[in-house]
Order: sequence, then C-alpha cells, then structure tokens
Amino acid sequence: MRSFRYIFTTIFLSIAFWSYSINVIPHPIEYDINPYIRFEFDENTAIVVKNKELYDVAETVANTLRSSTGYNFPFKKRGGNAITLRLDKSIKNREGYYLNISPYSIDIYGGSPAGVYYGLQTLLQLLPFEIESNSIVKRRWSVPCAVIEDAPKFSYRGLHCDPCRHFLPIDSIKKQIVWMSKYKLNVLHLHLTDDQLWTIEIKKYPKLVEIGSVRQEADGSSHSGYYTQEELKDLVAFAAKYCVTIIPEIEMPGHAMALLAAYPELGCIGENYKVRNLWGVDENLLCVGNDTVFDFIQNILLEVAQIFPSEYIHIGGDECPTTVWHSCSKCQQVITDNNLNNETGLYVYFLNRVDSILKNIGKRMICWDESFENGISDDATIMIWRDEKSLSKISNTHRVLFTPWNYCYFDHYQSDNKWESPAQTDFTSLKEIYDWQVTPKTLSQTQLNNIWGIQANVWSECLFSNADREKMIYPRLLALAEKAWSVSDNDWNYFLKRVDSAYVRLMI
Ligand code: TNX
Repeated sequence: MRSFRYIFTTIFLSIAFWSYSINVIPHPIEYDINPYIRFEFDENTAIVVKNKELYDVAETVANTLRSSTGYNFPFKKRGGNAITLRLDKSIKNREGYYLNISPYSIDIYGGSPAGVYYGLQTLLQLLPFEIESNSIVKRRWSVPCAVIEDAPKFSYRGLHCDPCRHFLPIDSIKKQIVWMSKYKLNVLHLHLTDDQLWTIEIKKYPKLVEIGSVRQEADGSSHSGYYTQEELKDLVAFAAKYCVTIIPEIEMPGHAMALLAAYPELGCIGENYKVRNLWGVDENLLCVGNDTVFDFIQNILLEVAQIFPSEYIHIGGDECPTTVWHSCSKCQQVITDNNLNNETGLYVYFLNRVDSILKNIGKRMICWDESFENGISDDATIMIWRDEKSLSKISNTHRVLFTPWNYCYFDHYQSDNKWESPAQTDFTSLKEIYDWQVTPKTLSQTQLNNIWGIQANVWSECLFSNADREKMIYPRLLALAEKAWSVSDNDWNYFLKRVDSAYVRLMI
C-alpha cells in the first residue's frame, strides 16, 4: 500500500521535471515536492487514526489545525479527504516518518507515535504560517504535494532550562516545550536546583523550599519561586503530549548553597550558609564524610523519580573546587579509609555512590564532564560542556551528550546590535552554530556511536524575564535543530531563507 502511494505521488510530482526547495526546519533527509500541485483543506477534511497509540499526537496537532482554520477536523475511521496516521514497523528509526501528500489525501507513517508527530510537524510547516495562529484566519489552506522520508541524526535533541537564577512561571516552560517540539527537539533538561534557588518541592524535606527557594538580593529585595510536585507532574504529562521527555537535574555535591542554607548539617562547615546571591562558583560542597548526606540524597532522588518517569536523572557534578574537603577531617577520613589518594578520588567516590543509589531506584545517571576522571562508573552518561578534545577523550569509553559552551550556550550575545539585553560576555551567532561540525572527522565508529546527541543550554543569570530568555533561544534554536536532526549539506543562504519563514511563525 505504502509503495503504491509512493510510486503514484512520485510520478505525479516528477511531471514538473524540476526540483524545488523545501521550507522546513530541520531539513528532511529525502524529499520531492511540487508547489504547483496541491492538497486543499476544507471543512470536511478529516483525521483518520489507524492505531490507538496515535490518538494523543493526533489530538495535539488537531487542536493547532482547528484553532487557526476554524475547520472541525473530525476523527473518522476511513476517508479520502483526510490526513491518515499510521504506525509502520518497517520504519527503522522509531522517530522516523514518511509523509505523502497527494492532491486527494495525506498519509503519515511513523516508526512510533513520535515519528507520526514529527511528520505532522513537517506538514504544519508546509502550511501557510497563519496555521500557528490562536484565532481563526479566513484564507485558503493548501499544502504542496510531496513525498518525504525523514529520520533524526541524533536520538537526543535537547534544550535546557534554568529557573534557579531567575525563576520561570510553569507556563513559560510549557511554551518552550511546544516550540522545541515543532523543531523536533525531544528532551527538556530542567535544571531544578543550584546555589541561587532550590525550585522543586521535596515532601520529606520541607525546608528545601521554605528556605532554599528564597534568596535575599544585595539591594534588600528578594527573589523566590518553586514548583510543587503536582505542577511538575502536570508538566511531565504536558511534555509527553509533545513527545518531549523531561530530564530533571538535581545538582550535587557543588552548586548546593540553597540546599545547605536549608540543611546546614549536610555541609563540611555545618553552619552559616545562605542561598547565594552572587553568580559564579561557591566553594562549599556537600560533606562526603557524613553518611546522612547519602540518605538525604537517596530520599530526594526517590521523590524526584516518582515525578519524572525519564530513565535518566542528571546529578550535576560540575564546578567543584575541593578546598573545603581538603580541610574537613571527615572527608579526609573517607579518603584514607578507601585509599582514594586525594580529593579528586573523593569526588569520583561520591559520584559512584550516587550512581549506585540511582541504579537501586531504577534510574541512570547523567553528569557534567568534570566527572570524567579515572574511575567514574562506565554506565554514567557524560554531558560535555567543554570542547572537542573532551569529546574525543570521553566518547572512547562513555556515552556522551555534547553541549560545548562555544556553540551551545544560548546565554551568550548573538549579535552586535545595541538592542541586545545584557548577556554573558561571550558571543555565539546563528551562523557559528549553523557552521558547527558537530562530529569531527577524526572520530572512530565507536566514538561516534557513543554520541547520544546534542543540547543547547539557556543559563539564566542575565535573563530576567521570559521575553529576555526567548530572545536568546530564537532564532539560535533553529540552527541547533538543524544540527541535531539533519544530515544535509551546509548551505547558509538556503538555511536563512527557511529561518525567515520560521521567524514569521515564531512571531505570530
Ligand atoms: C557554567 S558549564 C555553568 C553554569 C553557569 C554557566 C554560565 C556548567 C555545567 N555550569 O553554572 O550558569 O556557566 O554560562
């Protein structure tokens, strides 16, 4: 059936003997399109759902279609004038899809519901930009006929969100989820704790939010905010509708001042901690010589695991100056008792104990690349924020996520325009991201196989409002999506044309 439709549409499309460009980001792997032959939507166009697993994605996209066209898009069992959605086991990549638009019908086949969802996103991008409007737009709704076969390059395509430096309403995170999914990103890395705020309710330790989610600023004002478990569960369910997995991050043993302010007995010094009101790195860490610290971590992670079904939990591990451990007798005792040599050994000992806690509760660990020192658990996934050198070293032995600061830190300036709000001092332009060679040619097959994916990080020290944050995310997210999904050749001008169309959608 699929091949019959494919041959039919291909013959139909080739009548024009011309190859046209396609206005889609990220660029699909293979396509044939003819803007002069079109499928017209009308008030009778239906949605046919062939597998019950597809109702959720069908409903999510039907809502977008309904609100702008004003058509009903009824769900039907069969029919010609329809978008028909099916699962297809012959599609090897589970997020891959096959989209066939003929003048009479639209068919989408996916390797999984996510594959079908991505086929639908491509369809939305082929429709006029007003399709993204929240109110009815009176116009002709048609799409060019096309056959598209597509699948992602990387299976992890992430965007990070930091509500700890400046707190974010949950609706802003929902909006981020919707838009990242339109560009086929599938993981939201939610950085829930840091020196400057603890933003997740933990029922067993109420002081974490009572004390840890409020910071006194130097000017006497305060900044605060946290998410209840109910809000976070609702966010997880919302994200699932958009095929986005949320990976929570609970920072340890550093970046933990908000935790220490609430429970000072868990630090080496044991008193006088404050939720930090400066940016940068604090030298206070959790005390590894205090076994209650590990019980505490276990209890927190148990609650986190109940909220987030993701197989992975990120436990931070970055930026840990070890001076306090050096002068803590309890930490030094652990070094002696376990022949750890020095504080670096202690740091790996700490992370490997957390790794075992996670395994016991059925989860796996992600940590930042400082953790890659001799002895870190083989099972840990390392999120690399440094450079290609780290990538080629770590990917020999570990599964990695690549988020190098010079391409993927969206808190950097992106232009020399005077209107840009204050940002971190570095500069990362859209073109730099677009020209980024994610996987250097020197990597071996083993190293390449270990690269799970890429991600952009939106640290929010300088981002005071969601509007500031969105200016930093877009349009750079479009280049990131292209790097994460597509295998197409570099063609900057062609990409810019597609960015122009995407821009109108983002502004609507
Ligand atoms: C580094 S790289 C950090 C964050 C900051 C960011 C600012 C890494 C894992 N940590 O704590 O917010 O730089 O750009």
